[in-house]
Amino acid sequence: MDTRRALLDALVDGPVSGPALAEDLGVSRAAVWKAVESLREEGFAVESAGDGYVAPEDPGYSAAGIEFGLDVPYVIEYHDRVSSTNDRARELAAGGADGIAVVADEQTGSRGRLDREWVAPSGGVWLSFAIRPDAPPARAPLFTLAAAVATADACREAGVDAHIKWPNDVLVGGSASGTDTDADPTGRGGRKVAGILTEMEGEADRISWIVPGVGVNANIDAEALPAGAASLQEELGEPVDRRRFAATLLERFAALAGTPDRMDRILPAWRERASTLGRRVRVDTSNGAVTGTAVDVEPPGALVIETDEGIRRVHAGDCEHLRDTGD
Ligand code: BT5
Repeated sequence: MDTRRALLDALVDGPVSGPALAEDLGVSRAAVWKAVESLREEGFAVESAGDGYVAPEDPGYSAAGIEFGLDVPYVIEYHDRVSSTNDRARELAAGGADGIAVVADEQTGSRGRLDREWVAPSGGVWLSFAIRPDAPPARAPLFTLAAAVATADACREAGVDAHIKWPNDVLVGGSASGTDTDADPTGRGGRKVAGILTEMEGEADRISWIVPGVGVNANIDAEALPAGAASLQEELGEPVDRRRFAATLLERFAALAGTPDRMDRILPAWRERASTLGRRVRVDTSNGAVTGTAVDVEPPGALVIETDEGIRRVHAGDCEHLRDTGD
């Protein structure tokens, strides 16, 4: 671990004496001082007190701020503004990087699936992982589902009840069952607060790199978003702590997809948070529309739909939640 990150970790537990930390880490006092200076330059205002260095009261939304207290070893690359965190993460991953999360306050050229525009003004949580997992390409959809679970959990921890719409949307403000028409007058399970775009490169038997990119409308006014979209701030009536939100998202994602042996936890976790299961849906796929009742999600992420003609499995497409009757 580098000295900067070790210092950040040590600061979580209270004042840190420079000489003691240097001794613990086996580095020079000058190296510790350099790490302190580099954190200060990033805006993480380490204070000097009588008994050593102390973390700032507000760690801030920045690389150091997010890494401060983070329980998983991702390295954060933070940008005030970037074209697309997915593009930047792809560049890093293609160059060999593993375990980096690119985070931006604002994106100027972000994308949804199929090259659709993704609106990403300042105030969101725009975050893309650059990872090189030891997994076959067939498992790639699981990373999208894991990112959706992690995002839903971070929303819930922030106090906003959120559910997942297959495969890649996180919704708020609707009923999960689709039957509570008072809470959910549209009958469609809520409005979109987050979306996920996963991109990858692989060989026949192994993923070379994969970039699950998460876009969450965190502290954004409804007027700045497409019609029908939701933001956490609008739901809560106050801004969310994006630093904590991002840390929860990273920790939950690692718990599900951080190592291959954890990945069998993804589907059960996804099912528990799904708003799609048990609903009438229409999925537009490249082979036409499939309409019926969504009954399950199967490895590695296919939606199982009971139609009038029998069971169909869809692997990709745009899913619309229909009203329980009609449509
Ligand atoms: C998605 O696509 O939902 C995936 C969005 C992924 C965005 C993240 S942000 C970090 C990373 N960097 C990137 O460049 N991308 C990722 P899809 O299911 O195709 O939905 C796209 C549609 O959602 C658009 O056509 C709009 O109708 C709508 N939309 C656009 N911006 C939105 C927003 N901020 N909130 C809700 N809906 C939005």
